[in-house]
Amino acid sequence: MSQTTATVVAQVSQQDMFKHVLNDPLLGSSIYVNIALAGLTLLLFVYMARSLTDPRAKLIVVSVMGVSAVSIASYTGLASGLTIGILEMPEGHAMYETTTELAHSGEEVDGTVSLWGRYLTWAFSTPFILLALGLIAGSNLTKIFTAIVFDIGIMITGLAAALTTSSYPMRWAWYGISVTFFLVVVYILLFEWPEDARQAGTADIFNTLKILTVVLWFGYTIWWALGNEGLAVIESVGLTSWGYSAFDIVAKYLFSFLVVKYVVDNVEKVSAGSDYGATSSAI
Ligand code: RET
Repeated sequence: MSQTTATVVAQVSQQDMFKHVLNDPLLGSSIYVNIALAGLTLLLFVYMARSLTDPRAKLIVVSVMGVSAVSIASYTGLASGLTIGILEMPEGHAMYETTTELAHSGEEVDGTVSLWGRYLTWAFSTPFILLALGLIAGSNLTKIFTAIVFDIGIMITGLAAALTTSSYPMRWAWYGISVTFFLVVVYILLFEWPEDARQAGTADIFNTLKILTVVLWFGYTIWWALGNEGLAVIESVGLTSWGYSAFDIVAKYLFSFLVVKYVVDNVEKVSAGSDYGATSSAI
């Protein structure tokens, strides 16, 4: 192709990414649907929990509301083009030397689309999921802290995997570190908290939430490996994004709904008693 007909552009602006999302129906819908759902669930949870007075019950509800609140910010970051970009994958990657056609201009740019803001904001949203789970299980501060610290570790090293463009093996090295952290969280979910929940009398709901969480969180992990940033078995950016969005609908909104419903119906099981919050040592 001659210089004049070739439309490969080197630089992609934030505005380009904003317009690309807006003009790609599959990618765009995977983002906009979630902003709407996050907003609606926030309102729904405020309504469902309107008559709660117990501070510990409220803490659990506020925690899952935090998930929806962070989601609004997270998906707005993607929709606005702030936390999404085109990355050129290193040699060895299935997307090496691939080009992306910008949906609004038809221009070709070197690289594949990365929705890296997702991984960044998971570091802020998923701790709320674990806090809610740990509180429902009646677990102690040490275990809750451990789960949350390793969870943040998963997301930040997952972000590093997504953003590393220097070397293909290094992308998977980050992925390996992330999965190792993930196994710590899985251990707590499968072997520590079920026993705590049994003692707290919340084993029924905890086990439902545990299965939902473990299965879906493995889903995210496998999806990353299959998607356009991993092995690219799924090459489509829109489809990769919709996979995460679909997991989100269950792992965040359905999960949170089950939590709020349980807390509202079983305040006595999650309450720490009337002394809770009366002294500064209450946790
Ligand atoms: C990544 C890739 C690196 C390896 C692992 C991952 C796991 C991600 C998980 C995400 C869960 C997200 C949720 C979001 C809700 O807001 C980062 C995909 C282990 C478990 C529940």
